[in-house]
Amino acid sequence: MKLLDRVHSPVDLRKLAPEELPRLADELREEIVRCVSQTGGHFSSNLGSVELTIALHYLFDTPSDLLVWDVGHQTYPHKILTGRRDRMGSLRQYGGLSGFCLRSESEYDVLAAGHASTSISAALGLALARDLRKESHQVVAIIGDGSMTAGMAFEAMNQAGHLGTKMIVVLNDNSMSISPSVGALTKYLNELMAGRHYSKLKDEVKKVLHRIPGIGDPMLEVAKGLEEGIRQVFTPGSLFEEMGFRYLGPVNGHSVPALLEIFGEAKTIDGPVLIHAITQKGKGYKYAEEEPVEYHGPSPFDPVAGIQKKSAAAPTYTSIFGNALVRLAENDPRIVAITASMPDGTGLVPFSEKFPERFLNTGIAEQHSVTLAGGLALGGSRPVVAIYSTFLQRGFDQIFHDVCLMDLPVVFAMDRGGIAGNDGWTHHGLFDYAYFRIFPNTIVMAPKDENELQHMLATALAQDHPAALRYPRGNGIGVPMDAEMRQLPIGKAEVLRRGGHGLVWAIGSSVHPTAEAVERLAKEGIEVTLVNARFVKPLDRELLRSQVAALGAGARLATVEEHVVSGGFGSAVGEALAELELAGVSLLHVGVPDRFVPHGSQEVLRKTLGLDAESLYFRLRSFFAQRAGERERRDRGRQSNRSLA
Ligand SMILES: Cc1ncc(C[n+]2csc(CCOP(=O)(O)OP(=O)(O)O)c2C)c(N)n1
Repeated sequence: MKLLDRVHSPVDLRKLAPEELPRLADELREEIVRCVSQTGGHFSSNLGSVELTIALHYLFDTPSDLLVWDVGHQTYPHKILTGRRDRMGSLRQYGGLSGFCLRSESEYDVLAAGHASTSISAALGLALARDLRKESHQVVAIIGDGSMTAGMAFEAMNQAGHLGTKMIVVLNDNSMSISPSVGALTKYLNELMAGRHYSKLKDEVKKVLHRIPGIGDPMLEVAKGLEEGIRQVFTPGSLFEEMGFRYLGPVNGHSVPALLEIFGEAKTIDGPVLIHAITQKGKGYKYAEEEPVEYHGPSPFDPVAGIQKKSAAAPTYTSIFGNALVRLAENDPRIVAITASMPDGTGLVPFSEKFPERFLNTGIAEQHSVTLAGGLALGGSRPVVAIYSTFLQRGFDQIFHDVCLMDLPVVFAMDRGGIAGNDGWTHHGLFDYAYFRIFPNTIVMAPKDENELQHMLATALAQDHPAALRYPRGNGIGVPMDAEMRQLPIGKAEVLRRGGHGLVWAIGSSVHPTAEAVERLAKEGIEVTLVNARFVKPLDRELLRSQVAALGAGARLATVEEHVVSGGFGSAVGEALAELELAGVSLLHVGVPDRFVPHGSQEVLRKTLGLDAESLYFRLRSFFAQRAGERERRDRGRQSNRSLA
């Protein structure tokens, strides 16, 4: 019988002997390979966190002691050990287990996350609340070296070190973010790792001194007094110690005995402690060890051959963006590309290879990326900030203060706009029209397909204002690509079909499903005009005004977008109608309702939200049918009047 079969909760885990834990780690790894090869999901980070997870649940009294996982993408071992093993097959699917921590899923999930670098702040808050309530449980934040590069992590350390609050931070250092970690902190951590012999030497000295009867123990006391000095020599100016944390490590993050020892020591320290655990991303699975980036978040794969099952559909929006940017940068030396730790995800790898001197990877530092772009624009560059829509939310004030206020020509390329799919509620890009369109000077646009995306990028780079360009996750539609990129007239919409029964204005990824729905309506005699708005801002008010006026009293107008209804594209249309004093228009805003959207495939979620072609057809039909009926009756009436005359 597998050890894993006996572990249904951390209580069962704690019944195992310490010597059994490495075997449990092997079984856990096998289980992760088995599950993720079927469902897809985060992979190499989970293989790297196996021993850490076992040791944490073994030594800490969870759930009374609190484990605060950063991001939560590395918590599959935690899920399996906390009673969710039998549901791992439903991972990231609609109604199934989340790919991150979710409070509603388990009492062991302390913090909901998905965005990086929040764990130390949250853990400090939990520790301070504990102290105010005179409780005594442990609070442990587990954060990766990539996530540690964010300003937020340092803001939290800065305060925790100052307050001296009892808490433990486990730094899970695999020298990787999704791609290799970058920056001065990474260099510093590598140096600490290289100073590994310090801990070994300390242990050796301790052992020798213990063995000298009578003299050894007093000398050990002296040595302890010297320890701070020695530490300074071997880990000069330890950043964490200077910030008020006790630094323990580096420790081998794949050695359960070493981890148990160091966690045991950390528990007794009355103040903030940082444990530096060295791990390997993809540990134990050959292909992931060799290609940790490729295996960060694979789609389902063959576990034996290690081959991911990729679809042979049209190129992704991401790759169309990346290639278009390279082509534009060939002719414009001012173009600089910025990614916050995600060169692969944002499609910037070709750019980074072709123009290394114009490529900046800031680490998980979205806020900094925005202001950095502002500075570059002030200096005469044309920065393109490529950040997923959801992560760019981090840079909201910087967008306002450091770009839009000065009307600087920064292009924001927001991938994963709309429903992001299986990563769920932390990852959908459903708020970006709203958080951009409120700022003066700013252009906000979304392409209906991949061909329009390349033209919009060229358009954004050819003008002198902040421009936000949002496009969806996944494959393009497969439309033919124009060989030459061209500039689109700013603020001008595109009329895709004409009809007298009403108006449908759609934007971005909603245009194609809406077109399908509208075609179906036409077959039933409901003829509506379909507009691809292209721009949320500036909105094509002139077209709007003329179309509404042409329809006359009782005009019906539906807007369709993959964005929350509040503050989005439809709201912009509604505001424009009010400002133009076009009263009496019946409006239908189709979009995402006022609730957070869970995880599931894009297809399933769109259906659930009524944003797929089929649902749109029904919604638009019930909205327009009445008007079409009125028209028909009127026309018939006119005809019979004529025949009577
Ligand atoms: C604010 C934010 N930006 C970007 C991401 C995307 N992201 C998810 S995991 C990850 C890498 C995290 O690296 P690290 O913390 O070192 O964990 P590892 O996967 O290496 O264990 C990134 C960049 C995110 N989740 N949140």
